[in-house]
Amino acid sequence: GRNIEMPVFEALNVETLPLRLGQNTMLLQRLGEDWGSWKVREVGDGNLNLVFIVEGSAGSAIVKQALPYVRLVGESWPLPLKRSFFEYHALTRQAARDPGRVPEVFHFDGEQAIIVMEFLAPHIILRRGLIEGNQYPNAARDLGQFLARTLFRGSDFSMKAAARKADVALFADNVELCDITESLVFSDPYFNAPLNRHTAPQLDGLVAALRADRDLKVEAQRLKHLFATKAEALLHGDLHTGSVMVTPGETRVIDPEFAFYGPIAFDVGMLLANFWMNYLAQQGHERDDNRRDMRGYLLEAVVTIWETFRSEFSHLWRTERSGILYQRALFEDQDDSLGAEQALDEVLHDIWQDMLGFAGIEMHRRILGLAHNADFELIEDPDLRARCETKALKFGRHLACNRRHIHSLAEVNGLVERLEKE
Ligand code: SR1
Ligand code: MG
Repeated sequence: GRNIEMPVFEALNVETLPLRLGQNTMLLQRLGEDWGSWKVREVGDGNLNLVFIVEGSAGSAIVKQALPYVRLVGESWPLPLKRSFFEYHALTRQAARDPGRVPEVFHFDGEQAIIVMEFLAPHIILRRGLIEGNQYPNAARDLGQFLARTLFRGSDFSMKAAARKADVALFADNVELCDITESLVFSDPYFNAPLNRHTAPQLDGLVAALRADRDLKVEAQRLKHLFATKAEALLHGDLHTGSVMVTPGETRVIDPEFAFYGPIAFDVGMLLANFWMNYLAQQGHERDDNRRDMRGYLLEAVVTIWETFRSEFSHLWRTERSGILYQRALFEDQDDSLGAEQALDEVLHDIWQDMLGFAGIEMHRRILGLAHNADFELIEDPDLRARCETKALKFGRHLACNRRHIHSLAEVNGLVERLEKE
């Protein structure tokens, strides 16, 4: 038989990185010709990948490389390198749909699963900033716009049908990352799955009650049903506050390796859930400063994200609706512009109800599943941590099970405020 030479994947390290990337003329221009003197640091602390900062005489870059397994768990959980391909393609689409909001990509190597991109400095991860008690005046507006622009422009409301169908097929192959979400978010928290962990024994009673809660489990599966089948728009797919980098004035969204065509409400709900969790964790990070002020900021941020999403989505609906859904001709021929507004209200109403459900489930998985978040994890006193987590679990259950009867964010924020004071 013929010998087919397969490219050999090699995980980078600080020594081998300049050897590999120093062959690329464009990167030499960006970072400096003298690749032997590039300064390389490994900085990745995420669940899945390697991340390096590279600094040369001419500039700097981030080098992100997927590993053939889940870094958090190890080689026992294989994960394909192709997630890097999906991240690269999601970044290019997001850059076109909301210019300036994602890092610029300098170079992509699919065989080695490497993306070289803009090093964001002095940005920090939004989650960390919020835990430290910092407020970011533009972040909520920027994120609301990002949601509306990437989701509307990545859907059948806007895209040409052939381009969208080809893209749905392309991203449909991101099977393993969808599987992570389908298992870790929608199922594992609700039974005694092997990778689950929670603050024990303080939460044991509530965890048992949630796992015996038939209505909650059915609702979680209805949401999973939506996630798996409603190929509505190209999602970021993992839009929590760890996927956002900020300065006091600037907001960037990173890390869309979970991208696929799913329900718009999933991205919106996951993001709001992470603001609500940070709100409920603030008590655990209290110093002598003004945490009440921080809590007010977080609830306002939730309102701003949602209101900006609604108004930007509505604006795009009125000005850019060029896809196969709710065509203009259907309504305008009859001189009935109210028809398009009625349809918009229906679409937003569905997103609202589903968003609340996804938010509830996201809170549960961060406390009961494998992948926890620093907001609660960094609370040193286990009793206090468990009290904060208990509130989030109850709040999550309420949102998931009552989402069809909740009518405003004032209602939701009022509820979380009362819970927080308990
Ligand atoms: C095994 S991966 C666990 C989590 O990390 C990612 O950031 C996603 O949120 C995923 O669910
Ligand atoms: Mg990530």
